[in-house]
Amino acid sequence: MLAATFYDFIAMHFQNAIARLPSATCGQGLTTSSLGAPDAQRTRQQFDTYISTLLGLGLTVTVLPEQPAFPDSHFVEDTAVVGPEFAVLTHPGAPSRRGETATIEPVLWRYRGVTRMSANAHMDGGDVLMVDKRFFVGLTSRTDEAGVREFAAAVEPFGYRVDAIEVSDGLHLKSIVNYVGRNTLILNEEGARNPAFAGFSHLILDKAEEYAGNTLWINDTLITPSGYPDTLAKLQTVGLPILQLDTSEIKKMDGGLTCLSLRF
Ligand code: CIR
Repeated sequence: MLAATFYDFIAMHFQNAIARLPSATCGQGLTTSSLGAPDAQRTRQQFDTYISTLLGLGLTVTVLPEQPAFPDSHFVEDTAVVGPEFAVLTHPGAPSRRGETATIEPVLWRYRGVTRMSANAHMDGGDVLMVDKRFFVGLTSRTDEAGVREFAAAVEPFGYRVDAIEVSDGLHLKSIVNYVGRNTLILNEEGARNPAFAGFSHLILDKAEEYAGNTLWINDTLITPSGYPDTLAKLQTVGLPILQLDTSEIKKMDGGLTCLSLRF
């Protein structure tokens, strides 16, 4: 009872998710991995299981039609950041992905007022970690200082604090740092040394399992990639239910579990 009271300070709760079907062109997107081309049919199966998992956790899920002209467009997380009071439409860091935001914007307006980022700023939603009333924003090859400034201007009026985090390893901040409930972050060594994360308990990723740092918290259930036993054992210490999903094909395109949806 005491423990439950202690952890109850997190007010973050998701009711909705927006996702997009992967298209047959999904293997033509951007990637740094050397795992080979993804199988489009298996990508679709892994995506379908992901959607069923979100539905099983009680979220209302909107699945948008596929966009073959944008092979990375099912990584919908990068196009926007949605909080309880706002939506910020990003200006994605990769030129080939900038056209993805046009079809997300009208969907966001159904739920929130939308602020558009200017063309001078760059940000991918994968660099934005929300923990209750705080945002940690990774400075990466996709997100720059102007992106952080414009994002902060959009969310600070709602009482959010924004901290920029230098990231030298991994595509996005959420490739290597995620919130896993009970005031705990799962993160790599670099993240663990960052004073911005000092107020949290840390689960430090084994170097060989960094990919599993992209574990998704949904209302005190954790969804983690299957096949990472050391990370699984660490996550079990948090004491929340854990679901494991096969992300082998998603990983081939540098994607993970957070990338496949916007949650709010
Ligand atoms: C990209 O390089 O943009 C995509 N192939 C992968 C994006 C992954 N997104 C995410 O982690 N939020």
